[in-house]
Amino acid sequence: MVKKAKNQGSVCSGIRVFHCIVLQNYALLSFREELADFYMPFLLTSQVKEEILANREDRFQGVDYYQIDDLLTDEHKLIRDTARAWVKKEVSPIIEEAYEKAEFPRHLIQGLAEIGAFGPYIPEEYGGPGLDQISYGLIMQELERGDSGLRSTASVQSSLVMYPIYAYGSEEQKMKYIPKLAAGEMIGCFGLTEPDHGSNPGGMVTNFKDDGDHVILNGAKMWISNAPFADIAVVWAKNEEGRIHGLIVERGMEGFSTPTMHGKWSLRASDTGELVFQNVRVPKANILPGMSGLGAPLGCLDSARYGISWGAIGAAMDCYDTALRYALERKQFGRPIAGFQLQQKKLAEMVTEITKAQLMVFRLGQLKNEGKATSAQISMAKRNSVEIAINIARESRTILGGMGITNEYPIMRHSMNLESVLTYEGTHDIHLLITGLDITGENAFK
Ligand code: TGC
Ligand code: FAD
Repeated sequence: MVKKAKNQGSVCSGIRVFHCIVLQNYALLSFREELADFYMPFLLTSQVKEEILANREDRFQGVDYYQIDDLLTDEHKLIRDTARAWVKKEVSPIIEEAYEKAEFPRHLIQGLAEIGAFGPYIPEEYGGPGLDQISYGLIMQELERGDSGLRSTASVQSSLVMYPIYAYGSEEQKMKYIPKLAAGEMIGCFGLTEPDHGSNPGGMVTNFKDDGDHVILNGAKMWISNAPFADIAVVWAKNEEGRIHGLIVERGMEGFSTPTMHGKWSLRASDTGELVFQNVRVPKANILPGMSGLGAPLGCLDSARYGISWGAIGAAMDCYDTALRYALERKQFGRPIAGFQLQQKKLAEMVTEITKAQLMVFRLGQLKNEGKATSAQISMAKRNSVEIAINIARESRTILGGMGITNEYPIMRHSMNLESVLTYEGTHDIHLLITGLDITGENAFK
């Protein structure tokens, strides 16, 4: 759907125009019941009525204290609002249950593809929506506003599977995989981390040996998002000279298995697994020819970390929005708790941090669009957004008192999710050291 977003008229045609207008009006006016009563007599179909009723509980409005919307194009706003409406309709009603069951809601894959969440910046010739980097960021923001696990699936598919095939793949590989990945007909995962090599992926031991027109792959990857159900895995392994290459491994190849990892208290609505390779024969045609060395997977991480820098702000916005509304409605000692200075301090600091982070990622998006963003700038934004989000989640929880720990509100779920976001795609410490290296020239990793 968003693929056609450059022509606003073609994005929402017929009844969809009506859906979009109603849903966006609802977002603006906090899904207030009075508004529902006002609209109901004018609604054409019972389907529209059901959508609005299902959405009544999600009153998220967005946070824009510095009028950053004025910096966005109409296309950006349409893409953002479409993703927001989709999250309200499809994600909010089911996410707490999925989280409790520790299941990724796979039925959402088609919708993710339709809103352009799979490879937003991949050109149209390969089936992508061909959007800019700010659009990509806005989609990630809205998805993570729904749940970090949902954003994770889109991040991995876009930046860690479609991007390496697009940037380093042969023309045959691009045509074979990218259109299906964009359409959600195929799901991918990214295998870099190993049991003994997390922050230091350059030490990996997964390896492949030459075998005529195939290579023989051995080793194991761990903590791999989407692994349990992915159709393909982009796997990083060393050749006989110790040089890192990317290989596309397909489900069904003999000796390849993807056991699920259980017991996570974080990112529960995302399926995480291992990738185990026991003498897997991978055709040489599946090796990504365009780039080798550690810089190849790290280049993909730049794109994914950029998406997270926007996404984590989405989680922070949801926590702030929830806490502000609760503080205005909840009365103690005869007045709304929003009137007490201690609660105002928390809320005022939250909106300040969200605003600073929004300005940072917007500027980073401009630099990315111009091809000027550095890896170190991306690290700083990823680290900052996750830090402010995790702090805001914690402070928001306190504003809700006991209700803050329940699944009637999204805050505890965001809070637990953000523990993973703080660690994956480079830990908080690693990103600080990347900034340290960039500003001093001194490498403190080793
Ligand atoms: P180092 O010697 O610094 O670099 C090796 C080569 O890579 C180049 N390089 C980069 N290239 C592109 N983008 C970057 N961000 C790059 N950073 C470095 C570098 O120029 C060099 O090239 P060359 O040609 O000289 O060989 O490497 P190092 O071994 O010292 O490690 C540096 C360090 C620690 C920063 C790096 O290894 C690192 O970033 N570690 C963190 C690992 C990590 O982030 N893993 C993430 C796994 S994937 C994941 O978590 C997905 S989560 C699912 C989801 O997103 O939802
Ligand atoms: P370690 O590297 O062992 O780090 C442990 C601690 O030591 C951290 O605090 C770290 O900051 C610190 N530390 C390490 N090195 C240094 C240093 N030089 N200086 C100072 N402190 C240091 N990986 C993938 O490849 N694909 C995926 O799809 C994927 N999905 C994930 C999903 C989830 C839910 C999680 C939790 C992880 C996922 N990961 C994935 C793995 C993730 O990228 C790693 O967990 C992360 O890179 C950290 O590695 P580690 O857990 O081995 O921690």
